[in-house]
Amino acid sequence: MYILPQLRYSFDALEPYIDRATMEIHYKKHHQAYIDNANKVLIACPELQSLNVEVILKDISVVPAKYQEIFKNHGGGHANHTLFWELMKPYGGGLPKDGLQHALIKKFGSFQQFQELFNDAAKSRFGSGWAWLVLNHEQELMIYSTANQDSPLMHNYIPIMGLDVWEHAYYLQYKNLRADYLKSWWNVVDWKEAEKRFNSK
Ligand code: MN3
Repeated sequence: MYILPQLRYSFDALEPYIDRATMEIHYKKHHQAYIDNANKVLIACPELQSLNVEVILKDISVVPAKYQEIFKNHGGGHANHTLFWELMKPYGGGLPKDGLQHALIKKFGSFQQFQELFNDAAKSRFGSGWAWLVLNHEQELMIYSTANQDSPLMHNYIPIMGLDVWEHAYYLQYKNLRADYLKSWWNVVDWKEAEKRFNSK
């Protein structure tokens, strides 16, 4: 059964960029709900209990057809949020180091250009979803966005960083101003975590 991963920081640790109430509700209510619903699938399909969530998302056909949609939404929600918490930290932001920085500049022209393209992906995602930096099938960095809780793992991409742009991620603090949330979020990015993912490719 899935359980909430331990947060490495307190609910108010990302203030002023992400406020305590948003973090607490997002983690305790939203993430927990994805876990509870994904666990319902594990209860109905005990053969899935020995597989970790990433393995299942990479090949959703291991889930019986009638449960695939619910697992995609809730197993995906669990995996995406687990990654999201890991990719943030208090006093984050700044620039990635060495390999990842060079790769971003090589691919997107400059770090600023990368940030703009990532923000565009996050801003233009209509409705609920995520913006991602991934390694694609050619092992190249790529920016894209997914709807709902679709995970890059479902497309066999390696997620390097991901940003939740569901309204529940920002509405309490930023209301309808998604662009303001994006601007703030760069201040809590844990580049060390992103580098770790990039370097383990
Ligand atoms: Mn969320």
